[in-house]
Amino acid sequence: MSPAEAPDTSLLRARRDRASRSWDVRAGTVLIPSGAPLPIDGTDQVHDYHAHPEHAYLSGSREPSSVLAFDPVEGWVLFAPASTLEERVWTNAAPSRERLQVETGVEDIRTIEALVPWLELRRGNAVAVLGNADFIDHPERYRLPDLRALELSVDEGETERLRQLVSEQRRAKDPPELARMRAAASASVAGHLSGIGLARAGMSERQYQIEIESEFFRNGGSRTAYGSIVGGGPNGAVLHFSPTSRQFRDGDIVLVDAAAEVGGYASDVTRTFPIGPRFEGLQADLYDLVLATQQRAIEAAGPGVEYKDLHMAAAEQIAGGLADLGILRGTPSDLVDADAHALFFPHGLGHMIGLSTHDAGGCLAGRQPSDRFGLKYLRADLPLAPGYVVTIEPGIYFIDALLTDSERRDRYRDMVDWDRVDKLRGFGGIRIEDDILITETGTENLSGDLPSERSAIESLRAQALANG
Ligand SMILES: [Mn+2]
Repeated sequence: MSPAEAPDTSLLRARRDRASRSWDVRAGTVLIPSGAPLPIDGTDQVHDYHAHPEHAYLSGSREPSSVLAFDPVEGWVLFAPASTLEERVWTNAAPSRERLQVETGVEDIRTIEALVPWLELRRGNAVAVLGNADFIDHPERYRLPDLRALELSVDEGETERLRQLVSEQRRAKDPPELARMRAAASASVAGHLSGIGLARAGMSERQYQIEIESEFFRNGGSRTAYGSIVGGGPNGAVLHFSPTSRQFRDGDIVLVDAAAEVGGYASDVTRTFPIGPRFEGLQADLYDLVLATQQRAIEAAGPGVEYKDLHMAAAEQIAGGLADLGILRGTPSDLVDADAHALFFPHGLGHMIGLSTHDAGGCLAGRQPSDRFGLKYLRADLPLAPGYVVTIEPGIYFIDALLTDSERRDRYRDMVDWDRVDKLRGFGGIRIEDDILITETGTENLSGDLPSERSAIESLRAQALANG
C-alpha cells in the first residue's frame, strides 16, 4: 500500500459521524451496499468492478459484495464476505475481519451472512438503501437469500434525502482524498509527458494508448480513471473517441484525454499536440483560443464563484474568438444566446471529480441541466467552495454529425461561414483539460506540471523529433 493509500481511520470515523449527524435518522435502517462484480453472460468472467462511491467514501473499503449498515441505536456495522475454501484456492483471499477493522475504523465487522438476522430484528423499519442499487434485486451477488421474506420496504424519499446529504458532504475533499487525487494527477502527468515524447507519424492511436497507460501504471496508477481517448486527425472531433489502428500522419493534431486513478480517486487530463514540430496555421490560432479560454476560466475560479458563470464566460470567449477568425458571425453574446458556439463547443466547461470521473453532487439540489443545445451537457452547476475539485476543459471541434445536420445548418444559416467551415471538416478537435482544486483563496492546478502553453508543447515535440 502506497502512502497515498494508507488509511486514516480517525478521518473515516469523522466522515461517518458527520453523515449520521446530518441524516438525523431517529428510527430506521440505512444500508449502503458496495456493488458486486457483474457476471458476463455465457462466460465464467465478470465485468470490471468499481465500488460504489458512497460505500467507498463512508466505509473506507472497496471490497465487493459488502454492505455498510447504520442503525441509530447500534451505530455502524460493516458486513463483508469471508472467502470460502474454494475461493481461496482460486483467487486472492478477502481481507480478514482484523484487517478490515484496521483499514476502515469500523469496530463492528460481521460476515455478510449475518446481515439477514440483523435485518430480521429490524423487520418493519423504514429502510434507506444508498450505494449500489443491485442489492435489492440481486441479493445472490452478496451471497444472500431472496430478501422478499424480510418484507423490506425501501423508503425512496428517505433514500433520496440521505443521498443528497452524502453528496453535499462529498463535494469538498478531505486530506486523504486530496493525497490520492494528487497521486492520480501526477501519474497522469507522467503518462502524458511520456506520450508527447513518443508520438510519431506511423504510430497508431492504439499504440499510443498502450504507451501512455503503461506509464500511468509505472507511476503509481492503480487503473485508468476512464476509457482512454486518443483521436488523431479527424478522430479528435469525436468527444469520447476510442483509440483505433489509425496511424498518426504528418500535419495531424492528436487529442488525448486519458488519466490514472489511485486508490479509487480519479484524475482527468487532456492535451492536444501536433505530430509535426509545431501547430500549423489555424491549428495554432484555435489552440491559442482554447488555451486562453481555459486560462481565463482557471483565473476566474475560486470560492463562491458559480461554475455555470465560468461556463457561460468560456462560451462567450470561444464565440468571440471564432468570430474574430471569421468562422462565426455576430457578437459573442448574441452567438451564445443562440447557442451557436455549441456547434464547435458542444460540451460543458467541466465537472466535479473525485471517487468517479464525473463525481456526484455536480449540480445543487433543485438545479437541473437545461435542455438548451449549449447547456445540456453542463455537468456542474453550483457555487465553488474550498476543497472542491473540478475539471476545466474547454474545446473546439469540427464535428461532422453537427456540421452536416440540416436542421442546424438552417438554424445557424447567417451565424456561420458555412463555406469556410465545410473546408475545415476533418480538422479534428482541440481540448485542454486540468484538474483544479478550489482553495480558501483561489485555485491550485493539480495537473499543472504538465505544460499546456503552445510554445512548451511545440518544444517538447521538436525535442522528441530531434531525438529520432
Ligand atoms: Mn473531463
